[in-house]
Amino acid sequence: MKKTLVIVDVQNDFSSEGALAVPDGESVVPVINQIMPFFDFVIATQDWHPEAHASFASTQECQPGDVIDLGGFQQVMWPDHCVQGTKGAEFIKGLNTDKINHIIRKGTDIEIDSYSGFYDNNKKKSTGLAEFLASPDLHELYIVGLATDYCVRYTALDAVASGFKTYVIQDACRGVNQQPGDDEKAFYEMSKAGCLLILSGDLPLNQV
Ligand code: VGL
Ligand code: ZN
Repeated sequence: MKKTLVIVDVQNDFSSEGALAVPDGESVVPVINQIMPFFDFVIATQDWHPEAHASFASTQECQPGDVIDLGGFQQVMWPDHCVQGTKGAEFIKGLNTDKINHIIRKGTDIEIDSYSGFYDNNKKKSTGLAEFLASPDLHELYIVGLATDYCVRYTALDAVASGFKTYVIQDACRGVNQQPGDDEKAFYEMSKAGCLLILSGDLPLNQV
């Protein structure tokens, strides 16, 4: 069984200074760098939207934080973020990208958002991650990154639903927390769905 790290959306726009600021977002970087040597394989996702993406409030002429129906999904409206090829879409400085074996870009369809690293929000299209991982018997997944209450949560829920043994490393995740406690709620939901919540210190790093 390969131990596979899935780094979710550690991108400038999700840092504390970013367009879609995740408080303290950049603080996951040193934790992730420290645990990388423990893994056989490292995958990173990038939120990678075209301009005028359907999840942008500016596109729908409404306010960030509003919720609209998008093809049956209750879609939160976000500030413009992670536009393909922009500085905001780059990995946060300091993340050790040398150790990344494979990158998955998501949210590339202008009409539909994709919180999960596996499927779009309507579960219609795969990002290619499930096919890339081929079989849940080959990989166990360790999920980290941004944001706990959105992309980490949906990625982890799709991972367990796809049959992967799925760990979520809590101290290597941060939430948007539009409502205080959204991150805690998300951890609870992931745990109830079968994800195993651990801390980076639980990994036997000294055995690497
Ligand atoms: C995310 C909101 C919109 C995330 C991405 O990475 O958690 N959240 N796009
Ligand atoms: Zn996005």
